[in-house]
Amino acid sequence: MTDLAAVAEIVDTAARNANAIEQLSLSGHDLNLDEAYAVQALSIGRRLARGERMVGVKMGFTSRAKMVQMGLNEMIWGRLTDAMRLEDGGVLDMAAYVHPRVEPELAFLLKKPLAGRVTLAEAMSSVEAVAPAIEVIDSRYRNFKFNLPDVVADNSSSSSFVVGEWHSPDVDFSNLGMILSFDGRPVQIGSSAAILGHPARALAGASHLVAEAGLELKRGWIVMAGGATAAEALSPGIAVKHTVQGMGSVGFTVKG
Ligand code: OOG
Ligand code: MG
Repeated sequence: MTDLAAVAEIVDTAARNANAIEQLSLSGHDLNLDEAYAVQALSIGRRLARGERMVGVKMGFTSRAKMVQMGLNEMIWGRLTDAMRLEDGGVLDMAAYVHPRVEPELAFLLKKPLAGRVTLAEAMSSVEAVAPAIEVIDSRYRNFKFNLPDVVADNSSSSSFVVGEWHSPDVDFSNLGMILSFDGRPVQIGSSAAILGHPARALAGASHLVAEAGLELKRGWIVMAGGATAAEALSPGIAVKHTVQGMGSVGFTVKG
């Protein structure tokens, strides 16, 4: 039997020290998906015990591009805490990460709780605002390689997230151009439609998946919809910007 708390300590410590570790599945911890989510909960529980606060969730593998890049095709989720938030226009220090990558995303702010299986319309009716966002993912596994339980146990590679200016959800955000650029040069170009055909489906997916863990999405939480394109690796000194058609930009610089 695997001691899930001990495994949670392994992934939490790796994240805390920005230390690459062997995949759990290759080091005697061959978890099933339920066990992996339990490890994720225990690992985030350690962060909460250190004073961090839950502020939302992130969805993963909600676009073909992301599934193809990582060779996995099942939607996953992870937990976001206040300590993971990086200010729009801020500076990221790569020393705090193993091998960070960025993804162009949209973020939702919830004005009411959302729980269980919901329709797209129900998901939409819980949205206070939508914003251009960037997720900084950072797998704690060597070479950014993992199977599904590995990545889920590692909080679905959540590391940091940056949210731009909030907009009314009344604007049609189902098919907006999204451009991720490094130093003004586009490195990924996509559309919000790449996220499950409509990004609000990622929110409905979040509601459904967290319910399986006995949780609900709370009022005031942020839900990250998942990368619309493949992720791009960061390097020191670059300026990262994500521009969403009609919604402006969000960005940060990487310390040189
Ligand atoms: C897993 C996280 C995927 C997304 O937006 O699809 C994710 C990974 O690729 O490391 O955050
Ligand atoms: Mg993501």
